Amino acid sequence: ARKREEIIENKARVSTDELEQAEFFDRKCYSLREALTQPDKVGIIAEFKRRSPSKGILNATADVVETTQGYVNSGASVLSILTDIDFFNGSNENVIKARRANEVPILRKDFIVDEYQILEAKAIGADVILLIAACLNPEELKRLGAFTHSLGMSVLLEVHDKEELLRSINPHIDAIGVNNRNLATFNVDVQTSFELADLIPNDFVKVSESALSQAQTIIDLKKAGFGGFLIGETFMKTNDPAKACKEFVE
Ligand code: IGP
Repeated sequence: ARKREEIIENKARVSTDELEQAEFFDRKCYSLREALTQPDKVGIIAEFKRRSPSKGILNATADVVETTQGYVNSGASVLSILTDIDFFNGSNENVIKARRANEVPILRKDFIVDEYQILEAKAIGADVILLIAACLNPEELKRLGAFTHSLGMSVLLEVHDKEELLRSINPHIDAIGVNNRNLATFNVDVQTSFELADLIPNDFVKVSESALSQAQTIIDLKKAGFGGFLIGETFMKTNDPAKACKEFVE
C-alpha cells in the first residue's frame, strides 16, 4: 500500500479558492444512495481504469466520453473514474470530461487522505468519494465523511475485513463497499463480500467491489443483500468496455 506522505507530495495543487470557483463546484450533486436504489436497475458502478498495479495496462486507447456514455446507455447506475496518475494512469481531466457527458453520479476513485482532495473532487465534477478504511483511522474517516457531506457529496466507505468494518462505521457514510481484493497482497476472493454482508447494517447500501466477472455472482450477491457492484477490469480489458457492460447487465 501507498504511503500517505507520497500521496500528498505527488499533487500539484491550486488554491482552494480556485477550486471553489471551478466550473462544477456549485452544482447539485447526484445522490449515490438514490442511484443505487432504483428498482429498475441492477446497480452497476462501471469503472474507467486504464491500468492497475496488479494487472498492468488494461486499456490504453478507450475514449473516456465514449466509454462512460456507453456504460450509462448499457444500464450502469454510477460511474467510477480513477484519478490516481502513478498507479492507475488516471487523471482529473477524465472526470471533467465524463461529467460534461453524463447525468449519473461519478465516483472519484483515488486514495483520499485530506479535505483538499475532496474539494478537488467536487471541483472536477465528482459526486462521490471513496474513503478506504485500510488507509484512514476512525477519526479521519468521521472528519472526512462529515466534510464530504457538508459539500452535498456522498461517501463510499471501503472495507476488506470485519475488523475494518466494525471500527469504521459512522453516520457520515452512504454506502459500504467490500473490496474483494486485498490491497496489500492483491489477492481476490468474492467470498469476502458474502462473509461481511450480514455484518453491514441495512441502513447503508451494500456494495461489492473488484473481481466481479460473472453475471451469476451478481445474482448471488443481490440475494445476500448487495445493491451495488463495482466493476472495472472485466469491462476495461475488452476492446469495447461499454459493450462488455451491456452484455453483463442483460
Ligand atoms: C474495480 P476490478 O477488479 O473490477 O477492476 O475492480 C475496483 O473495485 C477497484 O479498481 C478498486 C480500487 C480501490 C482501485 C477498489 N478499491 C481502491 C484503487 C483504489
